[in-house]
Parts: sequence; structure tokens; C-alpha cells
Amino acid sequence: MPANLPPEAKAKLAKYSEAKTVEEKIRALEEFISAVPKHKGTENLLLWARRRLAELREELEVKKRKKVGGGPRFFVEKSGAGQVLLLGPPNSGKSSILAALTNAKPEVADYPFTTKTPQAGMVVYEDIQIQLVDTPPLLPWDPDSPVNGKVLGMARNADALLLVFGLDDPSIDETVERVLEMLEDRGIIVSPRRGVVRIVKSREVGGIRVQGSGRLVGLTEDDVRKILSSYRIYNAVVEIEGEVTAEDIEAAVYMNMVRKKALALLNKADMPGAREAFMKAARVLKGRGVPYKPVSALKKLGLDDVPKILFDMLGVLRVYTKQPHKEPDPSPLVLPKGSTVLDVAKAIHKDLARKFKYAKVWGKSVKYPGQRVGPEHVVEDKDVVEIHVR
Ligand SMILES: Nc1nc2c(ncn2[C@@H]2O[C@H](COP(=O)(O)OP(=O)(O)OP(=O)(O)O)[C@@H](O)[C@H]2O)c(=O)[nH]1
Ligand SMILES: [Mg+2]
Repeated sequence: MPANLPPEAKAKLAKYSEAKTVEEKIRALEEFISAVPKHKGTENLLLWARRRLAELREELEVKKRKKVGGGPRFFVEKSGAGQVLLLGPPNSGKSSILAALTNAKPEVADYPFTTKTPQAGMVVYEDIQIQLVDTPPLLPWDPDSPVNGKVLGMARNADALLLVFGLDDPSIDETVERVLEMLEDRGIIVSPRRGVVRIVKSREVGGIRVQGSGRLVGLTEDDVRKILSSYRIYNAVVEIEGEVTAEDIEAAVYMNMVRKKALALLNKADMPGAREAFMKAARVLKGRGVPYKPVSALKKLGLDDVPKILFDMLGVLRVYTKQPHKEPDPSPLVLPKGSTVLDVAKAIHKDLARKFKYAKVWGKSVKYPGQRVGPEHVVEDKDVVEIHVR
């Protein structure tokens, strides 16, 4: 349902989006909340605004505390081929999965809230490593808890998500729904069916330009223009992906939307009653187009192919570079899928890219071994690349 905000509420929201400091943002949001009429159509918006306000107040608190001592920070520096975050309700087995897939030794216990701070381990996939990060539990029944905000902040920064649910949860379907909702409420879109919108304000555009691979559903570009001008946005690029509705456009005005690849691990498949719970969870996940699989961290079931799945989720490929008349380097470069040999050169050294003449390639992307290719040639996983310079 569209929010149909009165102009003064829209003006306050515009003020919020233009605010620079945390204090200014807090003031603008408080004014916004009191200007929004309370009805069904504004429910989600108000929910978002209250949570955002709580986060900002927390941020302000942390800033104040830092001046004295410094508070705990939820941040894990990325390493390896990409960062995958374990996310889920208390006691679902996130730490057990970290322990099963990596050589990390997190604390595991049969009571909730065991994990207090994030902890990382490395998953080995063939000749590369993928970082797996365990987090404190999400609280699906207490969406306003500050811990949720911190954990979801990490989710926004991660390269992919593993959503962990316990098949011993009698209301697992509701838990799954709530967790997916918590992610969406903060603009983290895991359902491939949902549209994603990014609004990049820029004076240079001279109007509103809609671009990207997405499709507007139930509205025209002119409607997009009207919606945005009601929020005082007149010059912007609107990048759309997937099926985009008017609500998605409005949501993108007040929050950053990102799409994340996610896989749901339905853990504790060894327990009695797991089958029934699995069917319940599967129904919800299937409806949203989120892939899922049953596993048991305890019995080490269903986990063997997870490293390969994580690699595929990251959307990366490996390239082995070599010098003429020498063997390829055994440790690969990891690059996004769709990278060209020029990207490979750049990843090695910017001089190499500047002086690039041609490359010789061995592997899936070429017809015969050692084929000569130009800078725009797209490489594939496990290609060997030899770069020749001028
Ligand atoms: N039967 C069974 N028990 C499991 C499985 N995985 C984890 N457990 C148990 O479930 C309990 C919770 O496991 P943890 O790995 O600590 O769960 P967590 O999600 O990290 O919990 P928090 O850190 O509190 O959020 C422990 O008693 C584990 O031994 C499993 O596959 N099968
Ligand atoms: Mg834990």
C-alpha cells in the first residue's frame, strides 16, 4: 500500500535525507514521525523511521562513549575470496556450522545468546579460502533490539548470507518469515523476485533518468518522476533491477536498498520432527525464491557441498597468471565473474594494464590452448593468463 504522505511529512523526510550529522538526522526523523498520519498505509514507513531513530540514538551514544572509553564494534575485516555471514535466530546452530566448516573454535552451547561478538573462520574451497563470519543471534521477536541493527549492518556489508534456522523450532515458518522481513525492512533484499532501486542524486543528470535491467510494474517513468519530485528529488539516476513497484521507489527514497545472495541452512536435520519443520520452512522460502537445504552441523550432514555453493554465491572466478616460458602461479587471483584480461592485468599492477598489448589464454574461455586475445576478452574460472606488454 502506498504511503500517501502529506506534503509536510515528505518535506521532513527530504530534510532527513539531506541532514549531515547524526544530531540533525535525529531531529529531522523525530519531526518526520510526528508529521506522519498513523494508518495502515504508513505502518511500514513508521516502523522504519522508529528503528532508524533507535539506531541513530545508539550511534550517538556510542560516539559519546568513545570519547570516554570505546564501545564494542561489530565489524570484521574482509579476507579471502569474499565474506559470507552466518545469520539467524538464537540457538539455531550458527556457531556449530562455523565450527563444522572452518577451523575456528567458537563457543557452542545449548542455550541462546552464546555468541556475543562476531567471529570469523576460513572455509577452504579447492585452492582458495572464503571467510565465514558467525554473529550474535538475530531476535525475530524483538525487531527493535539494537543487536539486530548491528548484525544487520554486518549483513549489508557482507558479500553473501547464510541464513541459519533450527529444525527444532516449532514455529520455524514464522521465524523464517520474520527474519526475511527484518532484512527487507532495512533494504537488504534476498528474494530474487523483489525489485531493487537505487537513487543516485546528481545535479548533472538534469532530471530523472531511469536505467538498469529492471522493469517498472504498475507505473511509468513519469510516475517515478512524480513520486520523486514529491520528495523534492528533481535530479537523479534511478537504477532499477527486477520488478519494481511504486512502493520500491518510495522505499529507496528513505533507505539504501541492496540485493544479497542468500542460502538458508535448515539445521538440526538429525532431530526428531525435523522433517515436518523442514516442509514448513521450505514453503515460506520457496515462496520467496530463496534457496535452502537441510543440514546437520552435529552429524556433519549436508555440508560437503557448501564450500562450492558459497563460491558460486560470491560470483567470482579464479585466474592463474603466468610469465612466458614459466609455470602458472599456483595461487589464483580472485576476480568478479565477467572480468576481462585487462581486469586481470589491472589486478596485478596498473602499469601492466597501461602497457597491455595482448594476452595468451589457456582454459574454458578460449578455443585452443595459448590462444592470443585482446584486452576485452572475458575470462572464465580456472583460466591461465599470460600478459604481454608493449
Ligand atoms: N541435534 C543437533 N543439535 C545441534 C546441531 N547444531 C547445533 N546443535 C546444538 O544446538 C545448540 C546451539 O548451537 P550453537 O551453535 O551454539 O547455536 P548458535 O546459533 O550459535 O547460538 P547463539 O550463539 O546463542 O545464537 C548446541 O547445543 C548445539 O550442540 C545439529 O545439527 N543437530
Ligand atoms: Mg553462536
